[in-house]
Amino acid sequence: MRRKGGNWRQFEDDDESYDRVSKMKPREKKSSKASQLEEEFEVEEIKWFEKFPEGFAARVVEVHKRYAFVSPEPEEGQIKTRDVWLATIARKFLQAKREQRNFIVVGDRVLCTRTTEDNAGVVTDLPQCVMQLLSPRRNMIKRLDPHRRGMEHVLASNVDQLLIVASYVGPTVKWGLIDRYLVLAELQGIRPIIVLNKKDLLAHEKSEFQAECSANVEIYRSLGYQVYSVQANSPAAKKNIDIQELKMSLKGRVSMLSGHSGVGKSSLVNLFEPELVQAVEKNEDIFYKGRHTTSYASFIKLGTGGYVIDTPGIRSFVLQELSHRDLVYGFLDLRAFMDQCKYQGCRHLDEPGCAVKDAVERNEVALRRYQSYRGILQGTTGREGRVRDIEIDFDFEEQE
Ligand SMILES: Nc1nc2c(ncn2[C@@H]2O[C@H](COP(=O)(O)OP(=O)(O)OP(=O)(O)O)[C@@H](O)[C@H]2O)c(=O)[nH]1
Ligand SMILES: [Mg+2]
Ligand SMILES: [Zn+2]
Repeated sequence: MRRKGGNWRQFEDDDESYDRVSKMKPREKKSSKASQLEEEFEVEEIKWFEKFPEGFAARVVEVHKRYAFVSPEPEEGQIKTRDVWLATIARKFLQAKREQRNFIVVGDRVLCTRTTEDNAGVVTDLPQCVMQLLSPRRNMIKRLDPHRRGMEHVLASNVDQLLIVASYVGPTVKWGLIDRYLVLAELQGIRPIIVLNKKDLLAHEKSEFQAECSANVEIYRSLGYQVYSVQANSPAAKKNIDIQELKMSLKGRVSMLSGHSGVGKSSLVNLFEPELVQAVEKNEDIFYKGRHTTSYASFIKLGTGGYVIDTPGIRSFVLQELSHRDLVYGFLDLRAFMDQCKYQGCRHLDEPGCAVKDAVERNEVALRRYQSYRGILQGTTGREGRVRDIEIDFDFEEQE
């Protein structure tokens, strides 16, 4: 499938998930001035040059508090990452931007006009421009904002693939977190790829933990997900067959890396011939210091063609509140049974005649995955200070 005007090779598997996203989140009509401005800012690309004939299309490659960096992208998929502009938001939208944390995010496509004014108030040699219009986002990587109650925080937009990166240990893999990323990817129509790093450290772990890891890898593979088990810091990593395969699947696409700090995201990016080599923490114990090596999500061009968005590790990844229907849809294994329950509107918790629970009992669905579903639905995952459901006995300790 090709999108109009674009060179992207796209997530081809099914269009169903795209339709679903639009059904899932109808754009809320709010009455405040800010949201009115938000709507004015978002304009279909086809109308861009009518409004600003002198403008140019660009991709947001990094976002800071008062400005962003953008690179011209005349044709979608052809981002001139070596040509970086400092961009601010058109004055009329400033108020809305102040109220809306997600006004501009990395991955956005924007219409810019060149300016000679120094709008950002910073010393820079870069050319400057003003972001006038935003292309409607094709999809969003988002979570519940850990700092603002009930609000969503969009981490990036318009991505084709989500690389869910975890390390086996140092920090220890959290299967529940991987499940949550998978739900997000499924609902947003983004292809997920799971990368388990620090394979070298697994050998020193107890055999029970090793068995738990292989069992989970097996679960994900049986669902059709690509899972790679790698050692990003090995001197021979670039020649490793899994790394090479992974590198191939990044070709011609925009892939975002996500996962906790210290799992090795930047180490991985550096194996894919990035235009800019990423900083990697020298001290392997970085995780325990609670410090981030990568501090901004940024767009990086790869030598093989394609782009990655390297991101700072996040501590909490709580999904946006979802209906049980949407949530169960995000679990591929549960989805298969969701319409076979006795009662319409079954939440698959304690209802009689629940096909999902029956499938768990027959071992057709992994208990761990089902527990993960329950945890998310009942709001017991990834939230600090919430009383945990006693039935959920596995590790869900992402905290802010
Ligand atoms: N033992 C081992 N260490 C690794 C491996 N891959 C990366 N590391 C080390 O893990 C540490 C963290 O790696 P980074 O690539 O900086 O991690 P990151 O995910 O980018 O971290 P943030 O930018 O803070 O989010 C570094 O000291 C790496 O050298 C691996 O496969 N095995
Ligand atoms: Mg990093
Ligand atoms: Zn049910």
